[in-house]
Amino acid sequence: MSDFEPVKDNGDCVVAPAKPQLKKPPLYKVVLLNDDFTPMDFVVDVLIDFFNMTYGQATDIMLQIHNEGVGVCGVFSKDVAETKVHIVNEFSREQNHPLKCSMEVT
Ligand code: TYC
Repeated sequence: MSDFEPVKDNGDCVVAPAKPQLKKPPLYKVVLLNDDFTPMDFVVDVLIDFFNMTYGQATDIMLQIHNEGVGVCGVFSKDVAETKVHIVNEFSREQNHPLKCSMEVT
């Protein structure tokens, strides 16, 4: 029997089968925000160390953030995005830089 056909329950009652759960969980962009104080080298290091970028990729993204105000570091599941945001913000705070990382649903 197909999943999509009504199912006879007993003599009196017809129940619809549960809808198949087709929705994929949402993905989240992790972004870095520009500020006037964090050194460019520090941002490049963060992009290499926490987002697995090459030096060239990290430099391009850092300059994009510097010029446009915000840049995407990667797209992740909710749990992974939350963890990245947390560790990057903790690391920046420990190093006394105001760099801010955040996430937004795609
Ligand atoms: N604007 C910073 C500077 O001129 C560099 C910078 C780039 C800071 C990207 C944060 O997410 C950032 N030193």
